[in-house]
Amino acid sequence: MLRLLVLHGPNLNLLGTREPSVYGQMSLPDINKSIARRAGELGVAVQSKQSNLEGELVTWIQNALGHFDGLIINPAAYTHTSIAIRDAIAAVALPTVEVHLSNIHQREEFRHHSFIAAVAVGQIAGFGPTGYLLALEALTAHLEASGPPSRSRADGKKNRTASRR
Ligand code: CA2
Repeated sequence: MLRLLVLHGPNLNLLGTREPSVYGQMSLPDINKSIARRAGELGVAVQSKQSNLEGELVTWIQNALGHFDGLIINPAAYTHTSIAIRDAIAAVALPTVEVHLSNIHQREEFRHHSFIAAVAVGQIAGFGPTGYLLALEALTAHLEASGPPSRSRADGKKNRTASRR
């Protein structure tokens, strides 16, 4: 079974309590429940975590190697500032989908650039909480298309089938 890690960045713990006109009315626990429900339907295992700390997100990304097959991340404001998160994603080389609730390209100029996009398989922005469900489907399809040899060991080591090729 594929194992996916969902990471939410700073301030996303406030969802549903502030700025509903920008970020909607759904709380983060409710978003995580809908992610878990969709993951069940897709037959993948999912774990969701939120942090306000850049270094904690970096550590979780590093620790994902060997435990997860792919990453879904809404880095929130760190999208536009964090070379450390970008480097961690590049270092573990886990297929990653970047998610934003809002359409960052329609907003202030400083939100248009993402340090993460270049190391992600793709970016989903502007669909609210549905974006996480789209990311789950897209990442699951991406990993399944990459075939059993490359995903049979989440620790990145080659399995016997792969090494015989
Ligand atoms: O649209 C997104 O998902 C963002 O990643 C959200 C970030 C923002 O800095 C990015 O440019 C786009 C901000 C998250 C703040 O979340 C809040 C939630 C409720 C109330 C206040 C902030």
